[in-house]
Amino acid sequence: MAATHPLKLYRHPLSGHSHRAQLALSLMGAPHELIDVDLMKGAHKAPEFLRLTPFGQVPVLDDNGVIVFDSNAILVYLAQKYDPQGKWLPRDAKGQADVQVWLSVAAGLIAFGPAAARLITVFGARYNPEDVIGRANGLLKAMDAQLAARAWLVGDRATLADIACYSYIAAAPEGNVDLGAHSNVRAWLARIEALPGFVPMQKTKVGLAA
Ligand SMILES: N[C@@H](CCC(=O)N[C@@H](CS)C(=O)NCC(=O)O)C(=O)O
Repeated sequence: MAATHPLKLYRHPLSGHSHRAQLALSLMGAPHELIDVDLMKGAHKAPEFLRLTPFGQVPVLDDNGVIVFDSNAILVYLAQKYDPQGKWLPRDAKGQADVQVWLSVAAGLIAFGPAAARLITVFGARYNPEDVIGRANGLLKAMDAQLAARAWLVGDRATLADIACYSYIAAAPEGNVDLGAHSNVRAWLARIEALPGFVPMQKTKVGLAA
């Protein structure tokens, strides 16, 4: 089903979790508008925003009054509702399980690895750089091995797995995480960037990207 109205995405332009939701909307061709939430001013903890999500975090999707929060939940919602052919989320049990692996990676190793490393340089978060960069390097090694003989993380086409993992891997150098040794990962990033409808995340000149 095609969306007949613009979906609203509450987001922050430097948030990779927000970017993955924006990327999904754009790749699926769903009309949408971006509403910036001023995290620096605490707008995400204001009562009106907490009515949308009890966690007070971006992103949040508003689909004509249907509210969905959490980036991975938004990806699954969009694929279920606006991708009837199952291009982005396979409809078979094994395909769905294989995609879920990478949604879990996005919410786990990516969030506590490259995303956390970037929080240090972009937002001044007080994580231990050695811990989070070490975790990111381990993850990149595993992803590089997964992508050695395949173009996409799951199956033979881009899926939600690729969308969920893209934003914080692409931005990893901003957190002093070096992609140099991971040529399969870099080729995979370039394949995603060549997809019709791709939109980049706003860059910050910090870390190795300075
Ligand atoms: N599991 C959530 C995590 C979202 C998240 O961490 N959002 C950050 C911005 S990238 C946020 O809103 N941080 C503010 C806070 O936690 O107070 C998701 O996937 O959407």
